[in-house]
Amino acid sequence: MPPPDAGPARAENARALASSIATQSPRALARAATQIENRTPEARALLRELFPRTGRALVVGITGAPGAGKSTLAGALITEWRARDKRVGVLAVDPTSPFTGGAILGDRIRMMQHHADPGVFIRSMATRGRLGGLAAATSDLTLLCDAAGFDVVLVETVGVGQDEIDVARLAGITVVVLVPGMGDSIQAIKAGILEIADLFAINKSDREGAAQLEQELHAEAPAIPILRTVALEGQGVPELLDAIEAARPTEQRRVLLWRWRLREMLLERLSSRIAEDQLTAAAESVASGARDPFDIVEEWTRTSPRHN
Ligand SMILES: Nc1nc2c(ncn2[C@@H]2O[C@H](COP(=O)(O)OP(=O)(O)O)[C@@H](O)[C@H]2O)c(=O)[nH]1
Ligand SMILES: [Mg+2]
Repeated sequence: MPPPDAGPARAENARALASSIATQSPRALARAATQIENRTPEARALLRELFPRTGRALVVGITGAPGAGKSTLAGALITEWRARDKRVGVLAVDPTSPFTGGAILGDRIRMMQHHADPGVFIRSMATRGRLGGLAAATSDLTLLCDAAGFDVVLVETVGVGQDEIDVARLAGITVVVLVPGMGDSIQAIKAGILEIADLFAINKSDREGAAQLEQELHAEAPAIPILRTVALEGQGVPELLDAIEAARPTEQRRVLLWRWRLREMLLERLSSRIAEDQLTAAAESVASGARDPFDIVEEWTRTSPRHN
């Protein structure tokens, strides 16, 4: 339980941090991002401060199979947006790799050219087995970038399962990246990715099979624009960027996003009332026949919340 004066002090700190974020201080941004990822009470106070300054950024999801070229494409898009004087935040979420290995490290190297640029903010996150919380954290990080005045927030996720689709759902515009000759187009559609795709990018179009994949995609989803890219060479990237900007999110999409987000916030808030050991103790009492699970949940949803 925090001391009784924690609330006002927290609100004051949040206001101070929010002002530093408005001036685009990289240190303030990094500090705020860490608090948001750790789901601290400070982060919640900060987000309340920041929310009125949000609503301007274009949030773009980039999803697709591992190795499709999402990070390379993100890097090329950043270069193009910077050339057009736009500030870009990048949130790279990769549940397939631990912090120190694989794709995250590769992403760091691919994004290196942008690291010294104050017009670009990059955050890489491994999931460490907390996908639900990750979607919430990523969503809150997009609010942070938005409030800090970034014009565009790119969210890179690996499109492999329902949880990743949840992460992709928080974007206003979602680009699904596919590659020729991997036979992944139909699979992607089956995995429910079609439901969230606003644009298809056929990356690695320097390889054989791009035309065939384009035909297949068009047959499956005639209404979704298809662009061919060679991310490594920046080919097709200005056209992709134009298509992204032309596909501004609809009101319906924004309602869907907030519907999903509000439910996430409610679940996160409710489950934060119950400590892990409390949950274990309750489970033990039900398992042993001492208590009724329905009574327990009644009690938990009636008691006053913890002060955070
Ligand atoms: N031939 C070719 N290779 C590419 C292209 N784009 C990316 N790659 C390569 O594909 C590999 C995976 O790229 P990466 O961006 O890490 O994919 P991610 O896992 O989807 O983020 C890297 O070796 C890239 O250099 C492209 O357009 N053509
Ligand atoms: Mg990547």
